[in-house]
Amino acid sequence: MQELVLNILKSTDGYVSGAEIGERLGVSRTAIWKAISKLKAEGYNIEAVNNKGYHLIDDSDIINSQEIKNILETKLIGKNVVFYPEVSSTNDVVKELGENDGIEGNVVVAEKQTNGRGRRGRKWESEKGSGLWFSILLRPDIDPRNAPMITLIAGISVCVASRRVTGLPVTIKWPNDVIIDNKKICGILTEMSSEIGNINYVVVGIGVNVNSESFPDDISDIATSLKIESNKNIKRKVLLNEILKEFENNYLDYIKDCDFSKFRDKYRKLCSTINQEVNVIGRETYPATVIDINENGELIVEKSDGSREVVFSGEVSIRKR
Ligand code: BTX
Repeated sequence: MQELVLNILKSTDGYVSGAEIGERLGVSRTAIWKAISKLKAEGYNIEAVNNKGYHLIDDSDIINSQEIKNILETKLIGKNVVFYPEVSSTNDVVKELGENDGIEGNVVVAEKQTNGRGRRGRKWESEKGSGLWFSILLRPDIDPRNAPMITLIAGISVCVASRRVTGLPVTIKWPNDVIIDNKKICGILTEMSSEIGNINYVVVGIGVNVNSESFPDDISDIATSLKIESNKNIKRKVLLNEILKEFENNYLDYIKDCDFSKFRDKYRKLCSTINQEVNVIGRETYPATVIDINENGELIVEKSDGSREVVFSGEVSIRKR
């Protein structure tokens, strides 16, 4: 009933009375009133004016199964979407699908994560209502050694989509943090189950700070959101659609031949790490200048003695000096 009432509100320019909605759906005004109350509780901004009726003010940032299904324009990624108001971690839910009969392109989106995870056991803040927390199930028929590049491709996709939706100067901090002015708006956690030469499944988990207005003290210096940077509310479903469209194109293109060099120029243009003075942190820590990204998505750095090293994302992290 809610969905039907919502459709009528969406397709009406001005006001529509409870009696008219009731007549169209063949139910009582009380049933309509109840459906409207539920929609309001879900966050829809519905104005009720005496003698005129109801009017949906389309300024709300609501994500739920229906809103997502209505907006998605992808063919494969997100063809099957499941939305949860709350989960421990969307990566955990998608892993479970991966272990069972989940199909390539399954997407799980949550309004809130109680155990959002970053890399190496770190925590990912995933408050209710402010972010896009979702994971994608992939079953690429490629060598597991070529899987890490999927994370880089996800980074490119989030960066391009965020720019398109907000116009903000969003960049990539190698390998796959998406940042504005050195503050993180997005993190990507990719997890894989594989055997030698064969991938069982890959989970790409993406967390974007969209309409967050503040962060806990311990991350307030390193985190930001699209809203903080633009002073505007951004519709999460619109951004989700753009990210998934971009990712779908890039992913399908990549798995054809696993040739990352096709994406190298795009990545370089978006990557703010090139030319930066950094500390390379790994088994040893040393200062270096970032020279370039190679055709495998690895970082080429120059040490103070002029020698060059190629560094791999799995082995090191880098910090701006
Ligand atoms: P990471 O290990 O690179 O980043 C984690 C670090 O980032 C934390 O230690 C903290 O310093 C900082 N941080 C925590 N929360 C936030 C936040 N909301 N914004 C900015 N900085 C933060 C990055 O890991 C990978 C994160 C992936 C998150 C997605 S959400 C959907 C999916 N489900 C899930 O559990 N994880 C992924």
